[in-house]
Amino acid sequence: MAMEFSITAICFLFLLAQGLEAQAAIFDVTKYGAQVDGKSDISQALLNAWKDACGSTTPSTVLIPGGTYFLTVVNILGPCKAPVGIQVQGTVLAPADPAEVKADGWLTIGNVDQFTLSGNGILDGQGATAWAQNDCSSNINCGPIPMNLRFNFVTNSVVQDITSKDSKNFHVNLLGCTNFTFQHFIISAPETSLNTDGIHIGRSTGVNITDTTIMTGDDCISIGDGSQQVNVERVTCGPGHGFSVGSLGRYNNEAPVVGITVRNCTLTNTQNGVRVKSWPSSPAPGIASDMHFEDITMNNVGNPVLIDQAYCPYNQCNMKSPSLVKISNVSFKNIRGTTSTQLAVKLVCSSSNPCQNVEVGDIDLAYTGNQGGGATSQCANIKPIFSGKQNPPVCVDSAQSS
Ligand SMILES: *[C@@H]1O[C@H](CO)[C@@H](O)[C@H](O)[C@H]1NC(C)=O
Ligand SMILES: *[C@@H]1O[C@H](CO)[C@@H](O)[C@H](O)[C@H]1NC(C)=O
Ligand SMILES: *[C@@H]1O[C@H](CO)[C@@H](O)[C@H](O)[C@H]1NC(C)=O
Ligand SMILES: CC(=O)N[C@H]1CO[C@H](CO)[C@@H](O)[C@@H]1O
Repeated sequence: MAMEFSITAICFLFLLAQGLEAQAAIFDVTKYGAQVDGKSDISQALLNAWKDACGSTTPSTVLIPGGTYFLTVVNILGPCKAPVGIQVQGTVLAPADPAEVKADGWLTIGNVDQFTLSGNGILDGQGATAWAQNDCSSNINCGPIPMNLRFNFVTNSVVQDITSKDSKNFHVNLLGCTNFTFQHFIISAPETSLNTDGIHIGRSTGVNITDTTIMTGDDCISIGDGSQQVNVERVTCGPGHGFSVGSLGRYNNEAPVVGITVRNCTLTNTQNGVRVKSWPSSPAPGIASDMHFEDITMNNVGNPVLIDQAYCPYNQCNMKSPSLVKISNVSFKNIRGTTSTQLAVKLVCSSSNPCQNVEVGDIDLAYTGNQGGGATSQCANIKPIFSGKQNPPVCVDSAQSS
């Protein structure tokens, strides 16, 4: 009897040890009451599974298995005791009506260290109703319109493989995050969807976005104030509004943007390519420096290379005084392909804070539209350092260069 017991116990311990070595403990939401019917709210099951995973002293994963689920809203909070992930294998649907979410984020993850969001599943924001109702361009008190994913103060974390689909607002928003990687991530929404920025980065440091595909209705990646050490590599964008730093200089207390690299990326049929934008009449000085855009293919892209320090959408600004954002140490190198707007390179800096140390090298952009003539450039308050090929010639046909 004793012998039998100990052999069983040893086998059990052996299997347990192997299991721990092989993978993290799994907390399956269907074991917590989640219905796989696409209409019963799984938020409580998800929260309960998270509570156990987060309390685990060994690495753990909350699993949403294959199938279709419905989720109203969830606020996932750390800190947790060990690395923890959520793996989505199924499709999770948001309520179509934005009012049903009752928050500015559909899935919000806050204060977690070593978090992983993975799986080949789909987070579907079902945004069509929200886009149709969106009146934020004329109504200051609009919203809140929920974003698919919000990460607040999340560190040393990864988002990989999953798809964010048809968000009602931005797909992903990072606030106060450090050491955050997106890889093999997919973002998908129609070209006509309103305000559906792919990934917005704010006040975050050490963000890498690689091997990612972004198709959406607004900026593919937008980098707001206080963002530092952001690397974007092998990302395809289109449809969308391109890769954007800013807009900056609209509010008080904006923190510097420093250390941005966008490299080896392809943009196709986008409204813009790579741009830095700041508002005129800034309430306070700002800084944007050490920004590098290299090895970029433009396929039928509007405004492929753009610095715009008089950014003023919907005429919501005062053009009387120039932007106080100081732009320096920027490079645009090896940018080739086709432009859908005749103005291919526009570098319009602030008259009170001219751009400094901007390198422009190996630009080769052909205009494919049907206006007469080839691609052009426009420059103001900038004296770029040139190298390599310049097609179109940059800053030569601009009387305003200074
Ligand atoms: C970010 O990563 C660096 C390098 O690995 C590390 O030194 C730093 O502590 C990390 N930051 C946070 C907030 O964990
Ligand atoms: C991001 O990439 C850079 C350059 O490859 C690397 O030095 C850094 O450690 C990476 N950061 C993270 C959070 O993976
Ligand atoms: C720009 O680069 C120069 C030389 O590399 C450096 O001295 C300067 O501090 C940089 N400016 C900013 C604002 O980072
Ligand atoms: C997205 C993109 O432009 N990828 C390119 C990165 O660079 C490698 C090697 O030069 C190309 O093969 C990819 O097409």
